[in-house]
This record gives sequence, structure tokens and C-alpha cells, in this order.
Amino acid sequence: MKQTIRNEKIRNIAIIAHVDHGKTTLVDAMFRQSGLFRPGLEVDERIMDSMDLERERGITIAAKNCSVKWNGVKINIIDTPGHSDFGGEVERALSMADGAILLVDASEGPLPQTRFVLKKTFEKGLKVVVVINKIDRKDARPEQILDEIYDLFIDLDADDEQLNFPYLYAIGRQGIAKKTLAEKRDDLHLLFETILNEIPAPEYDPEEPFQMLVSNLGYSDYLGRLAIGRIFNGKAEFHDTMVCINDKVEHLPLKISKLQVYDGMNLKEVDAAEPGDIVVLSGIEDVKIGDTICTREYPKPLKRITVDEPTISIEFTINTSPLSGKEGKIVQSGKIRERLIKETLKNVAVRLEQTEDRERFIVKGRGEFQMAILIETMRREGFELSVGRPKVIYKHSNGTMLEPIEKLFVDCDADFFGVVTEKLSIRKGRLTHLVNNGSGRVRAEFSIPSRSLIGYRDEFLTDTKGTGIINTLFEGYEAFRGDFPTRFTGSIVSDRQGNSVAYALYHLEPRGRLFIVPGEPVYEGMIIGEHNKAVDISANPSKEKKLTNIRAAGKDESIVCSPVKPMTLERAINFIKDDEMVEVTPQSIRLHKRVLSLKKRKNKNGVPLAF
Ligand SMILES: Nc1nc2c(ncn2[C@@H]2O[C@H](COP(=O)(O)OP(=O)(O)OP(=O)(O)O)[C@@H](O)[C@H]2O)c(=O)[nH]1
Ligand SMILES: [Mg+2]
Repeated sequence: MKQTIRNEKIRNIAIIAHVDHGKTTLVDAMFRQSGLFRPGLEVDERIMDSMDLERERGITIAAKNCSVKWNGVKINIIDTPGHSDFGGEVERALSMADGAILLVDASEGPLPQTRFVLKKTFEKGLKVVVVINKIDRKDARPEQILDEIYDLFIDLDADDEQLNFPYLYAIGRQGIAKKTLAEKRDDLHLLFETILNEIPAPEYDPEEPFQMLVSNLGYSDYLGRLAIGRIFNGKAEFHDTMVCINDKVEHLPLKISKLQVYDGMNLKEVDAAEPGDIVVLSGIEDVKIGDTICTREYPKPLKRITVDEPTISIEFTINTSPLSGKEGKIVQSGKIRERLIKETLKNVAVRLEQTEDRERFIVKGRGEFQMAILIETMRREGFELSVGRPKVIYKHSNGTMLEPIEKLFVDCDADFFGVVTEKLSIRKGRLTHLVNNGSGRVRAEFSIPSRSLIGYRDEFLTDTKGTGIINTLFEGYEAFRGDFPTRFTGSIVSDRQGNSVAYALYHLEPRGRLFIVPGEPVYEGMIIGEHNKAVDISANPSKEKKLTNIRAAGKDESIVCSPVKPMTLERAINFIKDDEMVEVTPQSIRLHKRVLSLKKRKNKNGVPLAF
């Protein structure tokens, strides 16, 4: 029998939870208490959320590695995002870990993404430590939440050992973890000790040569491509020659030009790395997530990382509007293609499909928010492009069309529940569970097509006056439930190029909701507003008032246009219909018809052609 050993000097953990349950904040506290910052040093909050968009939105988008030391043991931590669109990041992070810290908000309890991440952890057979977090919340109900967590474990078919999970109560923001609620504690020592005692140290076979699974990629101007992953067996040293086994089982030779390990949130260069550690290795350009790096003599690939299939696709094209090239630096299709390929290398949940048209790409992912973040990142990098409406990915089986279905969890005031149910049933949602305990709030569960939820979140917030909460969980594919209109309104479309003027916009206001303010450039086919009625109308937003020399007393209008809610990228991609697109540049977000010319959009009877 093979003898394996554990490297007791290391622990590898992923921190997982539903969105906002306090993962990144807990990592801050772990940093502070493991002596990473010198006392009195001013440190930003949520230090691991280092990307600009993460800081702006207050959420984690990409999983990131770091490490802390406790009692001579190095704990490699992977902070993961909680938003369901970034679920692929969690799956990738778990491939580096031996255990997970599952955070659950002491008031909200286990939510859909808690279930998703816990299920993934069970599939990987990883040990779980439960932390009931934010027990300082006024509405905290930690004991009840513990019961709910048990129920969730049972629901996910946990075995007896898994059901006997270790748990702690915590206030991550204050850096406190304790075993019982009554206990007085003011630090996280118990959390560190629980990690050391409960999470198994990485196991390896001393007979096996070096094997590393590439779980992430990085890039450095000096070193080029960086392969990030865990060493499953063996040791690696600076200058060693190895091979990288890719998805086609080709062996690509490489020489390790630098080896680094995580030290706090930084990287530290080392001469050699041990089995079980997470390393950043340079020396190979052509490496992909899922590849194995191993020795030339005993090349044995590890199991590749698999993640759930994408369910949403979105079309990217070059910007073809008359204003193209004026605001962005990067406009060519080749550059867009290159950038999208780079994204698929880094982000395992994103796929790229090339179409016959060289200027058109189909990007597939987990949700429209993930797509919006990608587009936003690209526009900040100087790209100009056009994108279509997110579409769900259908499948076919035995002649039936199948579509992705989600579980939708609604929590809202009973007063608003009527309008919510009405809207969801138009969208082919089916109520599957309802709890109305008379407290004034209703909790309900619906089974609903994923396509129905594209753009629904905003509407739900409006319908519940911002007080409702919705969460979704991907359930699987089911038979197509039939069509329904995505939008009940039409578009107000500019019929010419020019600049918008207050006079014209003021007179268009009664027709619907405008997206532009006076003085903005417009072009034929550009959508300048939402029409109240279900059809599109053409308008001239640059029409000036005719000057007359007779002034009727009191008739002179001093025109003040109503304020316009600025169009965000997410709203724009959710608003457009299939025959419309969003033009994205570093400075602007404009909506337009796919066919810009009014003449071409209409057939000879003057009726707009269905696209
Ligand atoms: N009351 C209370 N609030 C907390 C605590 N820990 C974190 N928060 C707050 O919860 C919010 C979310 O915290 P994050 O650490 O960003 O949560 P996260 O789980 O990393 O979120 P995602 O990565 O986006 O899924 C922030 O406003 C924190 O200040 C806590 O112990 N108590
Ligand atoms: Mg976070």
C-alpha cells in the first residue's frame, strides 16, 4: 500500500459564503491578528478586494490567494466571491484547498449561494468549518441559524462525519471568534486553532515526483506568464526543468525561472517549494488553467479542473456607430478577440466562440452581471465595442428544447407580493413554496427560467420600494416554458445625426422616459429613450424651435428638461431587445438599433421589420 504523509507545516483553506456574509472582512482581521501589520499601521478595509471594480462595488469578483502564519504553521487562504455569477471562481479556489471556512450571516442564515458553495465543497470531499458571522447584528439569531445550517447539511446528504461539523460564532469585523455565545473573547485565536486542528494538512506521496495543478494564471511584466497552483506531490527548485501537460496531453518543456510563495498578501521568492504549498511558478508562457506541471521523467497529469457550464451568452462586436473611434483607444476586432481570449485563460467560467463573421464574438458565462463586469473592465482599458442582449444558452435533447431554470427566493413585504407574483407568472415563474407567518413579510420560492430574470432585479427593487431581497440558484435544464415579451415598451429612436437640443427633448418627454440630456451627440438609429407604447417611434432630437418674429405674450417657453437617470451598463444590456445593441466606449454608453438606417428597418408598408 502506498504511504502518504501530511505536510503539517501548511494548511490550505478557502473562505466561502453567500455574497456579503463577511469573507473579505474576516481575512483582514486574520491578517491583523497574525501580526502581518505593525501595530498602529493604518490599513484599508477589505484589503484583498484589490481590483478597482471590487473596491467601487464593495464586492469580491475574483478569488485571490494570501497567507498568514499561526504557531509556525503557514495557512494559505483563498478569499472567494459570494456573488453567484462568479461561482466558477469558487470551484477553481477549492481545487487548491483541503478545507473550507463556511461563513453564514447570523441574521440572514444560509442563502442560495451558501448551498451552492457547500455542495461544491462536499463534491470535492473537503472538510468544512462553519463560522456563524456578524453575531453583533441587532437582528442576529445565531442559534436558529445553526439549526438552519444543520438542515442545509442534511439536505445536501451530508454523512455523519460531515454533520458533526465544527462551528464557531464570530464578529469578523471586530476580529472575534468564540465557541459559545456566552463566552468572552476578543480575538480570533480560536479560529486559527480550529483551522490547525480541524483542517487536514496537505497530504502527499513521498515516492511521487513533482506534480502541480495550475489553478490560476497571473502576469508579470518581468517574468511573463505566472502559473499559480498547488503542489500535490514532490518538490520544485529554482532552475528545475519540467513539462507542462495541457488539455491535448501535449508535454511542453519548461525551466523554472522563478518560484514564489504567498507571504501575507505579497509574494516571496523562494529557492525551493514544498509539497502541499501553493506556488507561483514562472518559466512557461503557454500554460492554461487545469494543466499539470510535472517532471519530464515521470509525467503524470492530475485531474483537470471542471466547472459548471455557462448558461448565458452575449454577443460582442466592433463598434459600428457613426461615433466609433472618437472616445476609445482600442477599436479593432483583432484586439477585442485577443482580449477576450485572455479573459478565457484567466477565468475558467468564461468561454469564447468565434463566429464566421470575424468582427463578431459570442462570449459565454454564468450571468449577466459577470458579463457586465467584463465589459466594464474592457472599457476602462480603453476598448470601444458593441454588445447585444444577454441570452440564455438552450440545449436540445430528444427533439425537445431545454432551457436553464433557476430557483428564485423572494423575501418581501406582504403588500408588494401581489405585484411580484403577477410579474413572475407572466415570466413563466411557478410558485413552489410560500411562507407567510403574518409578520408582514413573505418568503417565497419560485421555479423560473433564467431568461426571465435577465433585467428583473431592477424591476423587483422598484416594485418592492427597495426593501425586497431576491436570490437565485441555478437548478438545471428543463423543457422550454414558452415565449413572453421581454419588454412591454418600445424605443424612441433618433432619425438623424446631430446634437440633441432642449427644445426637442422637452417635447419628447411626454412620450416616455429619455436617456439623453441636451447637447449630446446623436445619430440615426440611436435609441434616445423608452417609448410608453409597445412600438418604436422615430424622432428628431436636434429639432430647434422655429424662430418667429411675433412673440405671443406669456407663451415664451423657458425650457427645463426633467432630470435623466444616467444609463449604467447593466441597465443598458438588460433594457435592449434582440434587434438592439449597446455601444460601449470609455466615456459613453449609448443604445442603438442593430440596423441604424430607418429606411432599412422598415419594410415597404412602413411597418418595422421583425429582426
Ligand atoms: N455587523 C457586521 N457587519 C460585518 C461583519 N463583517 C463584515 N461586515 C460587513 O458586511 C459587509 C460585507 O463584507 P465583505 O467582507 O465584503 O463580505 P464578503 O463576504 O467578502 O462579500 P463578497 O466577497 O462580495 O461575497 C461589509 O459592509 C462589512 O463591513 C461583522 O462581523 N458584523
Ligand atoms: Mg469578499
